[in-house]
Amino acid sequence: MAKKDLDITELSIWNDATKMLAKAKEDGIETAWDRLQQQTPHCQFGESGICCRICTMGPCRITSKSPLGVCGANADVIVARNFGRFITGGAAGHSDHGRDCIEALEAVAQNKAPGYTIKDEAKLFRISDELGIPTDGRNALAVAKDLALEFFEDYGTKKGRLAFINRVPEKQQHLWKELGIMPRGVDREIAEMMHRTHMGCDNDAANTMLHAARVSLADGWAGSMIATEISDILFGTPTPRKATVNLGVIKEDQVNILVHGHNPIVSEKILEAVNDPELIAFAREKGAAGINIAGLCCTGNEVMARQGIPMAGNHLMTELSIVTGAVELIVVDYQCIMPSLVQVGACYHTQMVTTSDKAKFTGAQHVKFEMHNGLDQAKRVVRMAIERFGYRDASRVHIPCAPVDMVTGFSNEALLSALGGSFDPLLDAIKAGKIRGVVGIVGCNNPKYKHDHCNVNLARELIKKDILVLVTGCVTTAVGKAGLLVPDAISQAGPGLKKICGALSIPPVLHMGSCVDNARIMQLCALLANKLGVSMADLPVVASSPEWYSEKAATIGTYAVASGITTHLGHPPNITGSKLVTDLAVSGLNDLVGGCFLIEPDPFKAAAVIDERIISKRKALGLTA
Ligand code: SF4
Ligand code: MSK
Repeated sequence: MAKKDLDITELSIWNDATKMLAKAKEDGIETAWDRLQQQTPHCQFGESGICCRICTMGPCRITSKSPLGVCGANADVIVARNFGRFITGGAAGHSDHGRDCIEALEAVAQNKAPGYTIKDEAKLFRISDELGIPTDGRNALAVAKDLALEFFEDYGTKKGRLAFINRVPEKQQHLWKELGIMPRGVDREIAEMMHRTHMGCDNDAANTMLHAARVSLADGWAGSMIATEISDILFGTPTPRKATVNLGVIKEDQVNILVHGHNPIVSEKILEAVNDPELIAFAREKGAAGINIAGLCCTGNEVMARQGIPMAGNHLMTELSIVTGAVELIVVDYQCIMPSLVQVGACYHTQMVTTSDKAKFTGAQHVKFEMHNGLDQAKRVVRMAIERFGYRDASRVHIPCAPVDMVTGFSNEALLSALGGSFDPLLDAIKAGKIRGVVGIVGCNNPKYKHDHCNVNLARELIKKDILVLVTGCVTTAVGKAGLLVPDAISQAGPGLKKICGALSIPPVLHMGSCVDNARIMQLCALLANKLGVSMADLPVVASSPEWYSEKAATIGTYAVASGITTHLGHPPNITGSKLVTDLAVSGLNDLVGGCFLIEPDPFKAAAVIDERIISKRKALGLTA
């Protein structure tokens, strides 16, 4: 059946996006929205999670006429297994990123990483003290080596406990032990899920779901947390700084390089290379006014939070950034990088460069980054971008808008310092109802939604209700473009939040980093719960991922829920083919861990549901609604 023409104005709330979508159409370029239309309607078996491809007696699909797979597995077992593997994919992504960070720290400690250093020595010593690693009278590299070893141990099975487990409030730890979901080691939980979901193993859906929670906890409290903490140690802990956002950060007269992916190990070196005087001179020789670097997705969050590098766009803006015709090169590491970028780039003069052997893209040039050659490879990539500048067709360049200002860099350390060295003022504001609650809005874009409509409107609605919003990942770009990440945005906040944020000169929506940095939000919740002597489930805190798409986002949502934090999602994972699994996700988990999933696609209704949850938590703590 012929598909209708897409109404571009309905695809995104942003002018920069719709203008580039119109240009893409003119230039004959297909985007994610076009491909979504080609893929719609989606397979109902896949969407509800009742297709099993685990063995070759199948694949099996569950229907009313054939309620069991060839082996006898029912819909509950199949849905739980599929969900378990989905969560495991996300945990593996974050945690392998974390492992790369440990290897980087170890290489620095062994003097095998020229150009990389320890930028935040105080944090290195603070975390080492926290984990019982001797620091007195020792030099930073010796301590870093021990810390790297300690973190490597988190991936194995021998130690049987996570390094950061003492950050988790005792009540929560106790619950996890009782339920048998205390994570023992990152790789162990991941491998065990693959084992459990092999044909003929865990054929009890609830039991599989509990292990999914355990896998996700290993991600949240180890893989992701380790990635965040090491990135701070190596590249500096974020502090508040100004940045700019949207496609207007791409400069017409400069060589434009976009960094995309997740791990700052590559992007930090690219950033160093673009400031190399020889390369700047080379760019001028080629007729450019300079070299401009901007971020996409989570790599964008990493370099923005630490260095104030401008952010070009979130997930659904990655193809559209190339459509400006002014991007010479996109350099990527891994995760959330659409393979289509190679084809879109080929329609212009944009070179795509991959850097990790884990994420090669057919048609892209591979420049392998290793710890011993990071800066050299970065210079090579920047030189390639400058060479591409000569191939730019000025008649095809269109930069659709001027950038918007934002403030970034609210690590927990930065928040603590903004609060005067103690979290007590934040707790006092919560107790007094000036800040009624805290919501972390995190995650992605998904072309099934009007781009950023839910991300932005949910944040707006919540701050009106005196709820402090913390953002990470691709939501950051959305709220940044909406002007919510500047102190002036307090004009849109309720009276209590306006007063507190106004006094501290901070925005009512705080940017805390990339996807792995959701670990910062977990740590903050744990700190607040410990101070109050309650469990994380007792806090007036909710998480949300309105426009999520990735396995990683589902894993984040699951570790938040397993940690006691109710999590709103715009749409459910592919679990609706099992009543048992769906009921567990949206209510049953609440009885077990104190949190569950709330599903609501409408951001205004979602804000009301989240608010109800916050009211009930406040009342249970004896606070006014
Ligand atoms: Fe079918 Fe069972 Fe094999 Fe799955 S494991 S494909 S349900 S026979
Ligand atoms: S990049 S997981 S689209 S937030 Fe972390 Fe954005 Fe979601 Fe990827």
